[in-house]
Amino acid sequence: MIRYVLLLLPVLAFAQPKPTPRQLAWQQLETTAFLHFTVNTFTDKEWGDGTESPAIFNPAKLDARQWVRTLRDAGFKLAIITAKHHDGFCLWPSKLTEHSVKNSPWKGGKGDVVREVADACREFGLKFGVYLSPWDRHEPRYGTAAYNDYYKAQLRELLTNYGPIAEVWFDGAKGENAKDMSYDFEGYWALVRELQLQAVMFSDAGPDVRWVGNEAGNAGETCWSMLNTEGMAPGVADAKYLNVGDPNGKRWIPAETDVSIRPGWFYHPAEDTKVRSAQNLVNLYYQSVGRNSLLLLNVPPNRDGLFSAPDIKNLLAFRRILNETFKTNLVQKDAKLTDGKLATFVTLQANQPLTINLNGEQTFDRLLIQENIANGQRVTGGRVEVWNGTDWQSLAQFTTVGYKRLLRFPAVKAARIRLLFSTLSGPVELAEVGAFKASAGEEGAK
Ligand code: FUL
Repeated sequence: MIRYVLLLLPVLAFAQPKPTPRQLAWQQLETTAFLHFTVNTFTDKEWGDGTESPAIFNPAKLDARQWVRTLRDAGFKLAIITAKHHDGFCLWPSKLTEHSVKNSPWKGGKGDVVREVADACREFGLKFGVYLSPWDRHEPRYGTAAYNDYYKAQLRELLTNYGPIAEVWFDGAKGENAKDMSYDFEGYWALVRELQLQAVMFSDAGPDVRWVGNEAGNAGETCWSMLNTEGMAPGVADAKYLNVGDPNGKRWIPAETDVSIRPGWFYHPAEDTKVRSAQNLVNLYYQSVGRNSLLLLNVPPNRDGLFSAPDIKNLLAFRRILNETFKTNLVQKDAKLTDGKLATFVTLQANQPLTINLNGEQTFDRLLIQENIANGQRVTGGRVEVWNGTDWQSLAQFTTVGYKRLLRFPAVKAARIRLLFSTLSGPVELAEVGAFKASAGEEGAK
């Protein structure tokens, strides 16, 4: 018996959390979009109180194809619609309540925003997700056990009538004066697994995706995809780990960076002049995707039911700049390190230097490093050096890598770089390396 235990020990030491296939597919989407839209769009509020009349919901020119086409052109791979926000108003004609689009003047009460977005996503090749707020300020059953049944029945409608769902968003927000209510998260999650096995579920602490801990668009410079949730209620984690994760975490729950293109989550006419610039959006990309997270950028449709002109302009410019920056990898072509695949990687022991040739002498100011996270996240830190003709000179240092780490530094000229890593456990599986010269369009990024 003892002998068997001893034999198992080295295996146990390397038993690291790894992503499920659905988490791995989600992480590779990189840029995803949120669509905040409801009665608040018409009342100019961020949180409705549930007393809003469906009569005010009338986005006369609503065109979900315009939203999703813009997102497609701006390189977004998934769109999540607020099917029901805290005010309880449903953007689809739910059979379970009268508080929905079916009692609004929009399309004579025959409209269904959720369907229009789902259809547009299918047409333009985006994945589709739903946000269904647990906190509901309209539904009278809220605060009683019967509300959990109501919520699950609504979830069932969304998960059975709109085709494949890639992400379900369980918002943890609840106002201070909200009625006391304990959500049956385990029951909600079981329903998602039963009806949409491929969907990832977001809540503050998973089960599949965690909150990054702020709404400013900042993943931690150190960002682990692991987290400990033992001893916590479902959907809850120690807040201090949300932004940075936990190298000792026993579960794989990567961070999602949700942030809005405007100061608010919903459309407000006064914020038409406060739309984030393309450079600002590019910066968000470096701070989220470039730090082992994923960007969930909110773009709120306006009262006509359309994306507004400044949002469209800046989204398209954001993607143009990113495409230009990352168009030419200056690293010499390599079957493993520049093939764009996580599954082909170079194995490195701790502090084993890896020299990488560029395509001759090159000027660059951005570096991309990716780990094969299919086998877990291992890099605890490292540095990049450049060969100056006589010596290796330190260029940049970093902590975690994970799915993707992007480094920005003042332009440097060199023909060779060298990478060294320290590891949490086991060898590093280095999947990709890239060196780039940033587009002039990045200048002035904030
Ligand atoms: C928060 C909500 O209270 C906001 O209104 C918004 O939906 C944001 C994404 O999550 O918790």
